Amino acid sequence: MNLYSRKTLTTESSRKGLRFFDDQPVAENILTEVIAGLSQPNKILPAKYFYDEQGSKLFEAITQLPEYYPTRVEINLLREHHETIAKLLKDDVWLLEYGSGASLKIRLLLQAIRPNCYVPMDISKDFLLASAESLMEDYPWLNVYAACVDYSQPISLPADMITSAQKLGFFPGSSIGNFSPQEAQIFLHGVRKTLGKDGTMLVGIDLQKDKQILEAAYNDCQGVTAAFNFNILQNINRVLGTQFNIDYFEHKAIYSEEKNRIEMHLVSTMDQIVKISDVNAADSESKNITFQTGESIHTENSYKYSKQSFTDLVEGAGFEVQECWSDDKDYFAMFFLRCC
Ligand code: AVI
Repeated sequence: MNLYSRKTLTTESSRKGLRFFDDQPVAENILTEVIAGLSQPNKILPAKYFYDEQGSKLFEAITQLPEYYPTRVEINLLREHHETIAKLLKDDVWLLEYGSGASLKIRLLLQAIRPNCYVPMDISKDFLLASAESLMEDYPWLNVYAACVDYSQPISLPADMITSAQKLGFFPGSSIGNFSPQEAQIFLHGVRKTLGKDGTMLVGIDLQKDKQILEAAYNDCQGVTAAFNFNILQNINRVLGTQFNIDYFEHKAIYSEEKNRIEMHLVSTMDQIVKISDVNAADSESKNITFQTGESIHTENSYKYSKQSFTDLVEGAGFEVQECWSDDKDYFAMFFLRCC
């Protein structure tokens, strides 16, 4: 079955130079995915449902936290190496960002490489358009082709996006760590196809390190990561009209040294039953989900790699590593890859 029904449209936005491609997942598919995930013996929810407008804002707040080092370190790496990156590219470049950036990172890269077109891709439409418009205000020379897509699934971009320009894929923030290594490899295979001949890719990787440092980054003192975790239930409530009560769940984030990953969970603090159906749909499926005290919903994995394990992964997906930059403490690395 096709996970997402297509409702592709390409429109000119009010702002000159902004084109928009809409392939946002629709609610009936979200319902099916949510029911499927919560019906498993070990309940799960797809991490992409963190990122509605509120979730995207909470994630931006996470990136400013003292405990959450990846963003700071990656920005420093970009500041240090953006000129080298620009030299590794041709003149006519399209920059495709997997996950749209409101951040300083994309600004550093845009200024350094001045692409002919910037293609931000994100599942959160409002956030995508707001950040695209804000970038266009600051860079009047910039052509933007915003794509509202779930990039964890194979993407078929519109034909007018397929140009002969060299493509640079940008996947910062160690977001690739939110896929399992197997999913990451499938994803990278797809990216390689999209980037085509001459394609290049800049990807940020959170490196394996001390458990205490990793766990602190996902259990911050201000509770922003907890709020981000709870927002997955609030987003599902907003979209499907379900009634998850976040007061009946607890945030938990632990590092598994065996699996090299941070696991985020929402742990039920009581026995409870939540009815899942789409209250907006006349004739929709519905299911009662039972939680026992202490039972968890696994909401996210964040895999951490060594330089070697990541190199092995990308080589298996048809890329070669041209450069790898990391900070003094080897907390975070930025890989520059070429399609081969
Ligand atoms: C987006 N992604 C790389 C973040 C991470 O570190 O895995 C999401 C996140 N979850 C909790 N804090 C940050």
